[in-house]
Amino acid sequence: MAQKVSLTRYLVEQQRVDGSIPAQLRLLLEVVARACKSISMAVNKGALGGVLGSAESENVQGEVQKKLDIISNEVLIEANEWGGHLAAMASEEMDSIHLVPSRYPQGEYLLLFDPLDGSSNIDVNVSIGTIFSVLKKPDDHPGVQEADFLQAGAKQVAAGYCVYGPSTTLVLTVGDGVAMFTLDREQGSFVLTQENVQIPADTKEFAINMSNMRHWDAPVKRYVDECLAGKDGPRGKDFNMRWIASMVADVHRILTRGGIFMYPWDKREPEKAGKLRLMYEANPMAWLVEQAGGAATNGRQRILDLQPAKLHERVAVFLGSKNEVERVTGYHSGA
Ligand code: P6P
Repeated sequence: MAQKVSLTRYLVEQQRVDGSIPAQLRLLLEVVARACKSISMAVNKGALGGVLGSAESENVQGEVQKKLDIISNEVLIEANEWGGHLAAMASEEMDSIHLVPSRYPQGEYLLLFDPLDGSSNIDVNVSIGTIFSVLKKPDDHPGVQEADFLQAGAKQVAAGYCVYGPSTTLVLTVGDGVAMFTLDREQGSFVLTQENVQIPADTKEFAINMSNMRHWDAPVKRYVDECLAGKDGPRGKDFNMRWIASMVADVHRILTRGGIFMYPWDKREPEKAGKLRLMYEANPMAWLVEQAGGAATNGRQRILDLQPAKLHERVAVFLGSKNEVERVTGYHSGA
């Protein structure tokens, strides 16, 4: 029987191969993985853990927070404060950045995360997940400020997510392809279950919230109408549709079997570029998808090239099978 490769062994061996995971980054990734394991345990308790339902508070986005949103955020903060690998953290659940307390050594990395994405699905027992992104702290000045986080997604040194579904699976890239690790609950460790993940360039499956159709821009409506027209339409093939309303679950499906995920700008809140957040949702997912041979744009530009102006800024997202993302992006440039 093939020997099980743990996350730690994978990171150590990856460092030997291409030096892409210095010791401090390896420590960071292992700490994040351990935090995800704790979050998975809390999520899996469900109603038995008294952690479902609303926390009766709002986050920086003005969204009602679930109890598990706050618990997950606290788990990630506490796990990452003391290790000496981080200078600061940023979270969807916190207005401003969180500096590592001065009683701990400061590290060279910045960690950004959506501690529990898809939390509208928590109470109905549908897959949710943690998304994280790692940047290097600029070394041209002492201390850390919010502006240090405002780096394009192409500057990430690691990115990943952990999906809490029928299995708990950690998906990670450090710039040398995408690897998947499944939580072995008996051993309590993440075990390598897939590496060199590849997204097929073509697909017959699209993911979008169809209830917003009347609010979309023409290029998006054209793309979806053509998919709906099926084999008798301009695409010459039938399409299937999925929408889990949990980005982590939709992206995991796309990394596993292909597809295109779309959350476009729409007319409901025209002043916002989109619903999803650039720094800790779109950027990490875009890098994972590109590392797996896919593409990710905001409809006009490569997401990883976007220069962020604000920590919590939003962005339109088209990601997944390369040929489909290029098609819908082409419709925008033609519009
Ligand atoms: P809608 C979850 O709240 C989230 O941020 C993503 O995980 C998901 O793809 C999207 O919003 C779902 O949005 O408008 O369909 O509920």
